[in-house]
Amino acid sequence: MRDMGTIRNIVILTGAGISAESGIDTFRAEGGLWEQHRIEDVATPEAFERDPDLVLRFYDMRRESIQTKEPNAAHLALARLDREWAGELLIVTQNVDDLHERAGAQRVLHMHGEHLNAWCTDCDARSRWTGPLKQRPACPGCGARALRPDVVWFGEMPYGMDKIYSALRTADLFVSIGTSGAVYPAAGFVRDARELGAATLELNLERSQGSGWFDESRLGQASELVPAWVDELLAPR
Ligand code: BJW
Repeated sequence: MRDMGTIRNIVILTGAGISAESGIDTFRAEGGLWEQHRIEDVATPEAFERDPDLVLRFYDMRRESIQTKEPNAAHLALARLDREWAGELLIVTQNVDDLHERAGAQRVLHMHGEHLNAWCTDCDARSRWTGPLKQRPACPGCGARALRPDVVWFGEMPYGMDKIYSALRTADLFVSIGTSGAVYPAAGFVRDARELGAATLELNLERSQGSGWFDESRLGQASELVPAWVDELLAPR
């Protein structure tokens, strides 16, 4: 691993594993099915077209549930890093919950969208949305009944790709936390970062699919690994 003293620019990728200890289910754990549907079968534009009620019910349930959850020690440690790190920092999260923000982090990019936003496919406006969508409420902007969850489904382009690749180009360190490495383009960031010269570190319960691309893998619970790593990084030297 690169000498910590030479690190200035950091990109952190987070996935469902960082929110697992807050009580939010991951996608690919054993039993990670929702009413017998795999996420790959519900989170697609085709599924929404085929059975919008089913898909909206799935998201209404999860939107309601995340509002009862609290950030854990891993979110809080990243928020501390965000406050105290003088160099560039970008927390790219695949998560659609708001636990990074509720922990106090500001430099956060939601590449797969956000549960608490609705997107009007008629006027293209995004609105903050905390209630259900299944009853087809009207868009606050244009009145059309064309709101969908503002999340990125399979086959759709993730958000913020230019900003992410630009941060990866100047990153000295890329850290991946709580993601299985099963979903692209996020799963390819480690390889990109490494080819662009960054050191790479994985903090996960188990080895991810791209584990071989990391310089170092630390295995365990995010609530323990992340605060320990942040302490290391912020320790005076
Ligand atoms: C802990 C822990 C604890 C547990 N502590 N750790 C064939 C090959 C390659 C690619 C493709 C392909 N066919 C299709 C594609 C592309 C496709 C894709 O990747 N498909 C795969 C299935 C192969 N990707 C797309 O379609 C994406 N768009 C795209 O590619 O556009 C074109 C493009 C081209 C070029 C550049 C850019 C773009 C869009 C992907 C959208 C994903 N959407 C979802 C749903 C979001 C809304 C919602 O939440 O419902 O995003 S799917 C779901 O998976 C969600 C997650 O963000 C994402 C990743 O899951 P994550 O976070 O990794 O969770 P898990 O459950 O998989 O893993 C959790 C990990 O945590 C595990 O490792 C645990 O061990 C660990 N863990 N507890 C620490 N306490």
